[in-house]
Amino acid sequence: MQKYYLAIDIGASSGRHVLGYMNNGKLTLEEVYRFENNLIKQNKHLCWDLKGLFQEIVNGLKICKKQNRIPTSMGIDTWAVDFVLLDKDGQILGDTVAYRDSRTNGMDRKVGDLISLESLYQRTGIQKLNFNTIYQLMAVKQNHPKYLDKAKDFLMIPDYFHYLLTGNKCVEYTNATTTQLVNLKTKDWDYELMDLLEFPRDIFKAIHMPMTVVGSFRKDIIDEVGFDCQVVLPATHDTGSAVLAVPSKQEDFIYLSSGTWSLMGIESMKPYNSAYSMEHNFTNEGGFEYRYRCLKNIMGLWMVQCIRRELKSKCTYEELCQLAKEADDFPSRLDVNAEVFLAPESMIQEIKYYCKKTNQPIPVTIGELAACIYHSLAESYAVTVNEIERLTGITYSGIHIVGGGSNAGYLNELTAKATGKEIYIGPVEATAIGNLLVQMMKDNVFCSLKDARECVYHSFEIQKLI
Ligand code: ADP
Ligand code: LRH
Repeated sequence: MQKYYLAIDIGASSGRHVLGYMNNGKLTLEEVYRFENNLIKQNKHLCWDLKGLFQEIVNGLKICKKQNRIPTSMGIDTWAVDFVLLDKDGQILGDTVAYRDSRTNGMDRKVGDLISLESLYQRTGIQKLNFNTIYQLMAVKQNHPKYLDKAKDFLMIPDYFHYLLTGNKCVEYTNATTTQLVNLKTKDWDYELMDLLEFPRDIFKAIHMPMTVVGSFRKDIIDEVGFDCQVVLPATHDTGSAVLAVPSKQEDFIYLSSGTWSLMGIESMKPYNSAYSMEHNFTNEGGFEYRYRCLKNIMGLWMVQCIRRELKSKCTYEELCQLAKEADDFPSRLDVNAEVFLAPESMIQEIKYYCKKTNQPIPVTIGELAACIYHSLAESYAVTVNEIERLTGITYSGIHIVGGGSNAGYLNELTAKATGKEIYIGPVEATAIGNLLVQMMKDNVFCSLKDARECVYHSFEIQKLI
C-alpha cells in the first residue's frame, strides 16, 4: 500500500497541503489544497486570522480523506517569530498580532536599556530585526502586562496549530531560535536573558527537535476530518524546511529562499557571530540536527505582493514579471530593506515617494514599479553574495533559488546578471518538501539528510541559468 506523508506549509501569503510519497525511487508531490493568507486589522493592529487558518488546515485534511489518501504522518510549518500566549485553559490571551504591526516601534530601545546589542547578538547569534519575538514580547510587557501575568504557555504559531490538532503543547527548536531567546551555545532557552528582561521563564517549556512525535489527533478532530494521524515535528520554521530541500550536491552552497521574504545565506555546522557578521546583520537560525542557517533577511517579494493587492489582483505575477521586463531600462533603484517598505499604507505611493526623495525618476506605470523592485532586489542579492564570501572566505560557484519566488523568471535573470553566479532554479515547493523529508527520515524512508537531499536532486527538475 502506498504510504503518504502530509506537509502543511503556511507562508505569509498562502498555505498549502502537499502530500508526498515515493514513486519509483522518486519523491512525488501532490498539492491537495491551497488557501490564501492575509493580514487582518483587529483592534487597530495587524493580526493573523488563526481561527480562519485553522479552519483551512481542517478543510485540507478533509480533502485528504475524500481522496482516500490518509497520511502516515503530518506536520505544519509557518513563517517565524510570531507566537501566542495561552492561559490556564489553553485560550489565547489577546490578539495574535503579526510581526509587521507597529507595536514593536521603540521596543529595541527598551530591550537595549537592559542588554547591549552586542551582548544580545553574542548570546543568541540572531540578527536584529525589530519584529523579533523578543521585541514583540517587550511590547506585550509594556502594553498588556496582564497577559504575561496570566500566561501559562508560550507557543509559536505552528506549535499552536499542532496543539489544536493533538492537545499536546510542544515547542519546536528551529522556530524557537527566531525568538532571539535561545542561547547559541546551549541551544536551549536563555533563562538568564529572560530574567534580565523580566519575562516569566516558566511559560517557556522544553524545546523539542524536528522528528519528535507530538501525538495523534484529538477525538473531536478525528470525528471532523474522518481519520487519525500522527503529528511529527518538521522544521516548523518555513525557511528551516526550505533550506533542507536545497538540492545541492556540493557541501558549500548559497541559497535564496524566495517568497514573501528573500532569505539568502549558507548552511553551516558552526555559527558566524563575529563583529563583521553583526555589522552586516547576518543571523544564525537553528536548523535540523543543530545546523545553522547563517543568512540575511531581504525584504523580498512582499513588495510585489503589495502592489498586486493594490491593483486588486488585476495582474497575475507572470504578467507583473512581463511588464517589468518591458520596462527593463527604467533606472531608479530602492534600498529594499528600508523600514518604510515593511508595512506601508500604499506600497506604490511609498516607492514613488522614495524615488522623489532620492532624486530619481518616479515610476509611473506598473511595469516601471515592478522593474524598480526586481532590479533593486537583484542588486541587493549581489551585495549579499559578496558579504557572504567575505564572511566565510569561500568563493561559491552557484546560487540555489527555491520557493514560490523562483517562478519569477525575470528576477532570476536579473539575479544571474547582478551576481555573475550560476543560478539553479527550484524546487518551487522546497518548504513543503523539507517538511516532508523530516517526516520521512523519521519513518526511515531516508537514512540521513544527505540521502534525503540526494533524492530531491533526482526527483525534481532543476533549471540552470548561467
Ligand atoms: P510565502 O511562502 O512567503 O507565502 P511563496 O514561496 O508562496 O511565499 O512565494 C510567493 C511569491 O512568489 C509571490 O508573492 C510572487 O511574487 C512569486 N511568484 C509566485 N508565482 C509566480 C509566477 N508565476 N511568476 C512570478 N512570480 C511568482
Ligand atoms: C519567511 C520567514 C522568515 C522570517 C519571516 C518572519 O516566511 O519565516 O524566515 O524572518 O518569515
